[in-house]
Amino acid sequence: MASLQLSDFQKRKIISVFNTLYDTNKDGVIEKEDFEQAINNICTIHGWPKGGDNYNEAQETLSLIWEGLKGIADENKDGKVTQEEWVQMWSACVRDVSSGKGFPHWQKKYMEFMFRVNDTSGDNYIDKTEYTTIYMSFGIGRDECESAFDHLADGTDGRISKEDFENLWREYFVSDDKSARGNYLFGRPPF
Ligand SMILES: [Ca+2]
Ligand SMILES: [Ca+2]
Ligand SMILES: [Ca+2]
Repeated sequence: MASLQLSDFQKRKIISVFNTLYDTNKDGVIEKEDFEQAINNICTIHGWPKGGDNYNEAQETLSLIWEGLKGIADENKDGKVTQEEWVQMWSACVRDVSSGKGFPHWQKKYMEFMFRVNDTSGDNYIDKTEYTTIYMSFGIGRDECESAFDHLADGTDGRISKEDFENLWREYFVSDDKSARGNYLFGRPPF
């Protein structure tokens, strides 16, 4: 078990997703407020009106995800997940996934939510424009988004299916291979 520590590259990827995706207000910790801001950003991009079905569903999903994350990662129960707590949680999680146990429930929910959020047109594929629009809203530059998407979609017909997305997601979090396409899931990988 002890031999299955995260490598430096894996650790950098996990911290990068903490900063890019989860810590919406960039204050160095993940807490409920980050999810509330994320809901507002996402609903604005999609034009989902406050109080409508899509908005309420996003709110419900993200609050379930936050409760799941907090339950596993918030070791000292102060309602905040620090980078240390985050990395510690992922070390255990990557170990579980590598041994075939799969991602925890909240993480699966988050992956499904992100696929749905990325697939603005609802045709079950993520294309370059959709990807770029979403990740620019998380503060990544257009060029970086477009080049990351080209890596992700390499070998496809230029769009990412749900199945591709799940594989890329697993690669991002679990793989230590610097040439894995999944490393580009959230912009340029932290090589
Ligand atoms: Ca925060
Ligand atoms: Ca904490
Ligand atoms: Ca689409």
